[in-house]
Amino acid sequence: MNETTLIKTANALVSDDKGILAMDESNPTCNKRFAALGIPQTEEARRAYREMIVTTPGLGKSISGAILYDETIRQHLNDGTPFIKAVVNAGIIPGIKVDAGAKEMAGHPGEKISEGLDGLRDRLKEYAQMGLRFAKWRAVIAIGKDIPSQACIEANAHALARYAALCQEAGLVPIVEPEVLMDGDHTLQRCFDVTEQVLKTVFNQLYRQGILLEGMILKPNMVLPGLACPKQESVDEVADATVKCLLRTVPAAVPGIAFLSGGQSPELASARLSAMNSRYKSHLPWELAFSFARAIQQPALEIWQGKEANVPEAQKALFDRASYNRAARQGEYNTNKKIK
Ligand code: 5MM
Repeated sequence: MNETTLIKTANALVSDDKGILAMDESNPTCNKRFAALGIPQTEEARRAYREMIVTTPGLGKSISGAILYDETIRQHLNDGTPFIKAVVNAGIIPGIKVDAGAKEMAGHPGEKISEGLDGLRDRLKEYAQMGLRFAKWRAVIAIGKDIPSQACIEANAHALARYAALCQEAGLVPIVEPEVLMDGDHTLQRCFDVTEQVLKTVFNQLYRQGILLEGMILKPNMVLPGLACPKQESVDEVADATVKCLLRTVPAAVPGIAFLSGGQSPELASARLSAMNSRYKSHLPWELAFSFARAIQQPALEIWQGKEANVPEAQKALFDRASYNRAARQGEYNTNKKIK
């Protein structure tokens, strides 16, 4: 493990008020998003969409790193440039999603365990040789009647820690993503309690596996009421609860926390991140950044529609959304405008 390289990369991912663009949707997820808009679900359509993203002029002003998918790193732009090179040319650090998806957990109805540890050491070796500098593994925790179980939390935390150890051995910074889902009618307090329990378990496992905390990034959910909960707290209340939960659970040695958006609207995700930074930035031990997929991509995808003629307008929407999140890192996202 080259500690200096890991620490340098981890810090670069959360420096200069930039954040990470997650564009690592697996084929089923990407196809689902395309299908909803009537876009053909083909390898070429996925390639063209991601070319639109990585060739967005000025994207590197707000985006520090891009999480790619295995299919994408083996594809090329229309002019023959390999995707990884195109990302680097844009001033963005290339990374890769390495979990093999969240699968039904045996004996635990309604719960999932992320797979992909078998053969991971060899895959990471290849990714490092291809020039990728960080990786991402997502675990999914659902809230419902009698769930999450301790078994589900512990199994996912253990897998995250084993993944992180293999990444650091290969010289890749692990992004550790335990996502507590927004689905359901649970309260903000319930999400707080589950997120606290999950993060405590994850950091316990990371400690047991000897993870260099200075050379990793945490990608958690914000602490939110369930989507169907009748009481939806204000932006500031969400910011307060999220920071309180993270202060209780995330060691100060971790350089940065880059939130997932998890199905929040782009505007709300930015407003909540901005509120956290405006209220707390000066006295937090870690950077509070973003690693959004939908909350950056969705407006651009809706404009693109799979049509070449729409590329400039879609790129403008993508650039704007990325810039707004950079403003949110400075606590300066305009929350006066109407939030959907
Ligand atoms: C939670 O999903 C991650 C962040 O995306 P959002 O900001 O939209 O919530 C995202 O990186 C996710 O892990 C990838 O899209 C891959 O998802 P799948 O389900 O295809 O593995």
